[in-house]
Amino acid sequence: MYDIKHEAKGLVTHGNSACAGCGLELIMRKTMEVVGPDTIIVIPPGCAAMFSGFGKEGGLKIAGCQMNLENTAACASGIRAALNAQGNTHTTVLGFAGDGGTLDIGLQSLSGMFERGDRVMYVCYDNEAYMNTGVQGSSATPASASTTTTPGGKTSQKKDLMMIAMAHRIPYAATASLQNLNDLKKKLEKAKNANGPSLVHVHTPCPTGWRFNPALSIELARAAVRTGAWILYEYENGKITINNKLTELAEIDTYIGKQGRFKHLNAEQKTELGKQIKDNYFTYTSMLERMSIH
Ligand SMILES: Cc1ncc(C[n+]2csc(CCOP(=O)(O)OP(=O)(O)O)c2C)c(N)n1
Ligand code: SF4
Ligand SMILES: [Mg+2]
Repeated sequence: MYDIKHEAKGLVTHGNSACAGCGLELIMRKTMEVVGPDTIIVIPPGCAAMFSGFGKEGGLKIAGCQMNLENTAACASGIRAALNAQGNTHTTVLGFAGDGGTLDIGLQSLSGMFERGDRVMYVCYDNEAYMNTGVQGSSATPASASTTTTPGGKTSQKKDLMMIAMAHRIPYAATASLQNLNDLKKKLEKAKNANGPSLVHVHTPCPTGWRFNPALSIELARAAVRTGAWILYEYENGKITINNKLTELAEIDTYIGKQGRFKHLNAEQKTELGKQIKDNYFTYTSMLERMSIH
């Protein structure tokens, strides 16, 4: 029987090994608050695996398993199918994976889950690189960011996970951020209650990989939104809503200027990056306003 006293203290156990200021840890705590104890979680390798626990010790007070980097969504689909076969429609099945495990290595299984329409809630915490194995660049790494595999700055653009999800016509998909925890929780709630597959793609400040002062995690999450580097929007049964349409963007230096991963850029390159981000914000949001995907 689930102990209600545990719920009051949260569903994350003591002593996880996240770095100080880790955005992922806060996202996991907020996700647990929304999904509650009647949830089975699937986590692949990556920093979130610290919540799978070590040896015999669990990292969360809910049922779950750690699978492979390729197959979070496929495993979650299998668990959903098994629960359905037992007549259990109340338990939430949650895939919780990083950007590498979602946009790159696990993309095929995610696409299959979306296409079949399996009722699985999927959270991608996007720290924009393969952090757990030493900050290698992923397809979610933004242009110009330095990683151990893109030391001079990434030369290609970030892959667009939302567009991929929407192309599958799933019932619910949203981008979210730690800049507004109420908005994050509202989106997690909608994803949990979706009548089919759902996605919440959460921008995730990582002090270790982005090389910034751990005290600034929330400030950087806010700066990403205010500079237009991270756009908040939702896709609900075909309808797109931009959550906070900005008419003016904050100076790009309030975001990139505080991170070591952009330190190699000279003043001119920073200005050019700021211009690209700004142009993209206005082009992208006006495209979203005109789009209708049913
Ligand atoms: C197929 C495969 N390739 C590589 C690895 C090694 N590996 C383990 S965790 C990890 C990083 C995953 O990155 P991401 O999904 O972005 O999560 P993060 O570490 O950033 O939290 C990698 C590459 C693996 N486990 N499986
Ligand atoms: S490397 Fe980044 S994502 Fe991983 S635990 Fe540390 S701060 Fe969190
Ligand atoms: Mg990552």
